Amino acid sequence: MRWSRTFLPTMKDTPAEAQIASHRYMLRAGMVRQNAAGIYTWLPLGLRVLTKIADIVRDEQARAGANEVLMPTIQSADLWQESGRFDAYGPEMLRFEDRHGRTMLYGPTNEEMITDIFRREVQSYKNLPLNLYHIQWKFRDEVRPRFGVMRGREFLMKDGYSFDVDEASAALAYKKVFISYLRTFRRLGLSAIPMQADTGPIGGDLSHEFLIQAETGESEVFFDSAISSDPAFTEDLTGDAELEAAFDRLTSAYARTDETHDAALFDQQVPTDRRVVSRGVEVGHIFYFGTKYSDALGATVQNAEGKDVAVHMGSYGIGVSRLVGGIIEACHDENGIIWPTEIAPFGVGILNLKVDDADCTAACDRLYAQAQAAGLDPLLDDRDMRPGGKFADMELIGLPWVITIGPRGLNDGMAELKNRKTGEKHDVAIHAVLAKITG
Ligand code: P5A
Repeated sequence: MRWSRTFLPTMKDTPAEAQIASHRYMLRAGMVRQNAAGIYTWLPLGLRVLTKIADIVRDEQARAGANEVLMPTIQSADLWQESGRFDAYGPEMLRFEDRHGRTMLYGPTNEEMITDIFRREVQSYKNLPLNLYHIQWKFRDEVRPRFGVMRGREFLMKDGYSFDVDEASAALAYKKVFISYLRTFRRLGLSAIPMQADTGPIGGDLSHEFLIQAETGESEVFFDSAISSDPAFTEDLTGDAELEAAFDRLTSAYARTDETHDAALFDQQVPTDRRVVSRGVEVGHIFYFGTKYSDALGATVQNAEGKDVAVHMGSYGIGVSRLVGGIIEACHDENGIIWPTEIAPFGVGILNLKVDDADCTAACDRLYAQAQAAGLDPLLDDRDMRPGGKFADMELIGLPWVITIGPRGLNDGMAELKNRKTGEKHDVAIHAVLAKITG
C-alpha cells in the first residue's frame, strides 16, 4: 500500500482518555476509533492485525481438528430461558425486543445456540468427538469498559465447543484444546501461562485461563517460574500420551489468578526463589462443564451400548480483539509498537525521504514493486512531509523492518535498513536490501 492512499490517520499527541500503552498506541497509530464506551471501529491498520490474528487462530483450530461455523450475533431469548441462563446472566446481557415483541439478545457467548444445533443434527456417538467453533462479535454490557479493546463491550471472540460421548473422551478434548492454545499463542509471539480459574457464568468444575504477563494486566497472577521453561511452550507434542503428560505437568504446577489464589498453598508448593507475583492479561479461557447444557436442552446421543446419554461438553474462548491490545502491551517501547513479524500489519515500510526528487521516488517505486512481488506486503511512505514526522510515524506503527531511501545514499546505490525490534541500522546496497529481510 501507498501511505498517501491509505486511510491511516496517525496522531502526534497522546489522547487524554488512554491510560495504558496499548490503548494510546492503537489510537495514535490510527488502528481504532471509539464510537461509544467499549465500542470501536477498526480502521485499516487495526483491521489488518485483527485479521492476521484471527487467521492464525483459525489455522491452529483446523490443526486441532475443529470445524469452523458462523453463528449469528443476535439470538432469540428462548434457548436462554430453556437453559436458565436468561435470568442468571444479569445486566451484562444486552436484551431487546423485535417488532413482534419477541425478546432478543446480542450474544455474549454461544453455549445454548451450539447445543441447540447439536441436538437437532447429531444423534449417534459415531459422529463424535466433535468440536465446532466460530470467530464472531460478542456483546457484554461491562460495568467498566476500559483500556480500549482490552475490556470492550463489543469484542471479537473465538469460541469453540466440544461434544463427547463420555467424560473420559471429553477430558481428552479439553486437554487437546489446552495444548493447542499454547501453540496458538506462541505463533502470535506470546507466552501465555495456563492458570487454574473460576468458571463464573459459564459454569462447570474444570477451567483454565491463559494469561500473558503485562504490568497493566487486569488480573493479579501468582505462579511458579519453573512453568515458563516447560518444553510444551516451545515444542510441538505428538500423540495423546505426550499431550496428556504435558497437561499434567502444567496443571500440577502452581499458577493461579487473584480469583483462585491460595496464599498458604503457594508458599507450601513453590520454593521462595521461584514465586512470581505479577499481573496478566487473560487472552483465553477454557471450560469443562459436562452435561450442564445438554441436560437443560436435552442434547443426547446414542452410545455404543445403544443407550441415550447426555453429551459431555466444554467451551473454549480466545479474546481475538483483546489480543491486539495484549500483544501491544507485551511488545512496545517509548516510540511505539513493535509488531511480531507474524501479525505485523505490513511486512516492511519503505520510507521515501524526498518525494519531490524524481530519482529517489523512482527508486522507491521500484523497490516497492519488488517487495510486493516478493510477498513482503510493503507500506510505502510516499507522503510529502518532513522526514522527522515520517520517521516518528514509522516507529509508532511498528513494522518489523524499515528501508529508508534518500537522494544522498541513492547516489551510491545505498539504502538504510532498520530493524524495529533491535534498533539496528545498516547501510545496504538497494539491490540486496530485500534479500536481507527475506533471509
Ligand atoms: C468460552 C467460549 C466464554 O465466554 N464461552 C465460549 C466461554 N469465556 S470467557 O472467559 O467469558 O471469554 C473468553 C475470552 O474472551 C475475552 N473477553 C473479552 N475481550 C474483550 N473485552 C471483553 N469485555 C471480554 N470479555 C471476555 C477474554 O480473552 C476471554 O478469555
